[in-house]
Amino acid sequence: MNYNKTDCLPSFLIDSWQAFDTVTLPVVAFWGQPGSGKSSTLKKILGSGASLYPKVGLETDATDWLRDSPLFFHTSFISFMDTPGYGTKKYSVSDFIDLFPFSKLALNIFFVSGKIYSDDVKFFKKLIESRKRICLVRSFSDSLEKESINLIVNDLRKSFDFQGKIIFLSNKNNIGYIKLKEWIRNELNF
Ligand SMILES: Nc1nc2c(ncn2[C@@H]2O[C@H](COP(=O)(O)OP(=O)(O)O)[C@@H](O)[C@H]2O)c(=O)[nH]1
Ligand SMILES: [Mg+2]
Repeated sequence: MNYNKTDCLPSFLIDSWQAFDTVTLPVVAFWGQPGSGKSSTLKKILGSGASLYPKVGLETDATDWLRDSPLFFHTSFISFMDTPGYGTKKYSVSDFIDLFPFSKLALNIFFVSGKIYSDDVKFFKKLIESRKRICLVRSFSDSLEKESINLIVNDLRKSFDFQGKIIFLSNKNNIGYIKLKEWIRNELNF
């Protein structure tokens, strides 16, 4: 783990705290396991004409704050925060849960791509506690029958104890990201 020697905080958390000082727009954060489709979705939401796009990769650590990935992708009204994903050696769930400045976020977009893990439930609980609005995105929904959609919704609601917004999204088939954009706009009153 990359700990800062002086105060024993992981350096990615020190950097993220400091990065918030430079942001004046509402921050919409993308959370989820590595490989759950966060960066691909953000890329679509940014559309054409952005000066900077998040890195998407076949490898699961394409987004890495300790390498070259920026935290924020700014538009005229929103600063989107792409995150590396949690549950890895570098980015443990407990580091995020204990130390990340969740109160500085305006909205949380939480990605699950399939099986729900205990890390997901733990992390989601923290988001609920932060009392900011959450949209739960079921990514990799490339082709789903109506019946399985209902089953998945029930499973997500039960696993996360969540009655809020759920969006089925596929970056492969371009499904769901317009709905997600609308949800963000409505929540922020744009
Ligand atoms: N089939 C399919 N592949 C996806 C989808 N979203 C992302 N991917 C692929 O999954 C890999 C990881 O995606 P990425 O957006 O980097 O995930 P992140 O780690 O959560 O940011 C890339 O190869 C993407 O092309 C999806 O909805 N469907
Ligand atoms: Mg990524």
